[in-house]
Amino acid sequence: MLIFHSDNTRLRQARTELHDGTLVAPFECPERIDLVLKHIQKTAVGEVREPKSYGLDPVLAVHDAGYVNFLADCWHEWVAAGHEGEAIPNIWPARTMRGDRIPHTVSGKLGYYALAAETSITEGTFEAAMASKDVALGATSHTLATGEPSYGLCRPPGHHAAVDQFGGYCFFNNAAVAAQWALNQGKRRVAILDVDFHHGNGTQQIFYERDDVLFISLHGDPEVTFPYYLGYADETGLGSGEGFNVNYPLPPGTSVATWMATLDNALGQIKQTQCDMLIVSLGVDIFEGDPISAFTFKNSDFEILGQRLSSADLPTVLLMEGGYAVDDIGINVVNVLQGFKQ
Ligand code: SP5
Ligand code: ZN
Repeated sequence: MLIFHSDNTRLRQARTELHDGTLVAPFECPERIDLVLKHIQKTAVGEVREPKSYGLDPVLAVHDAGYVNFLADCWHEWVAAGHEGEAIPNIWPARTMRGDRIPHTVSGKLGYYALAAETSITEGTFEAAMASKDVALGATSHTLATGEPSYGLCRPPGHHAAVDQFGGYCFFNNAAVAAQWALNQGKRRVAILDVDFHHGNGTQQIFYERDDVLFISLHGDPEVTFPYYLGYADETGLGSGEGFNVNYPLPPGTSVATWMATLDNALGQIKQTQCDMLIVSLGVDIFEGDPISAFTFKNSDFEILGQRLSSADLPTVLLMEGGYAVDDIGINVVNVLQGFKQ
C-alpha cells in the first residue's frame, strides 16, 4: 500500500498538555510519526511518498475562514501579547454568557475557537496542521486516481476538529477535508468510518446535515469518556442528513469480539448506503496498552481490522488519528496495512 508522509508534520513540538490538572509532555508527539515510519520501513509494507502542497482552498471547503485565520495567527499574537507559556484557552463563551461575539484579543479568541483545553497552540502548529491535511489529500488523490488503497500518516490528527473549533489534539479535520475533496472530484457519497477510541465529534458536526457523507463511529461511551458532549447513539443526523450519522458508543473494556461484531454492523450499513469511497479515521488508541484509552485490542487484532476494512471492497483511504502507546504504535499501524487485502 502506498504511504503518504511529510516531514513538516514534525513542526508541532508542543511541550505542554493539560492532563489531570497538571501540564505534562503531550501524548500526541512527533515521536509517534518517527516510530510508525521506522516500522513501515523495517517491514517494507509500502513505498513512502511526500505529498504536494494543496493550499488552503480544500481546508476552507469544510472549515470557517475566521477559524483558519485564527490558527494561522494565534501563536504570533500570543507571543506579541508577551505570554511566556504555550497558548492554552482558559475562558469560553459558556452557556451563561454571549456566544455571538468573537473577541479581538488572542486570549478571547482562544476560548471562542477551542472545544477543549488539553491542546496548546505552539510555534509550528499551523504549519504541521497544513502538512497533515496535505498528507490526507495526497493519499486521497492517489486513491481517486488509481482505485488503490492508500495510507496517510497524518499528524496532528483531525477528527475532533469541528467547523470552527480545535481540541483533542486536532486542528484541521483531515478526514473531512479529504472527503469533501473526493466529492469535489466526482465521488457521489463518501463513508467515513471512525475507529479511533474517541468519538469523532468534529467530523460528525461538519457533515451532520448532509447525505453525501455517511459518518459511522465506534468509540468509548461519551458518558464516561472524552469528548463527553457528543457521540451518543441518538445522534442520527438532521434534515437531509437524517440517517447518515451512526454512533456506536461502547463501554470501557469492551471485548474485541463485541467490537468486531459492531464493526460488521457498520460495514453492513456502508454497503447498504451505496457509498463509492471509504475514508477510515484510523486511531490505534483502541490498543490495550494505550495510556489514555480503554479498549482491548492486541497487536494481532489490528491485522484482522485491516482484513475487515478491505472487505468493504471500496476505494479506501486510511488516515492516522490517535494512538499513544508509542512502543507499539508502529506495529499496530503496520498490522492494519498488512491485513488490508486489495
Ligand atoms: C485524536 C485523539 O485521539 N484525541 C484524543 C484527545 C483526548 N484528550 C483528552 C484526554 C483525556 C484523557 N483522560 C483519560 C485518563 C485515563 N487515565
Ligand atoms: Zn483517540
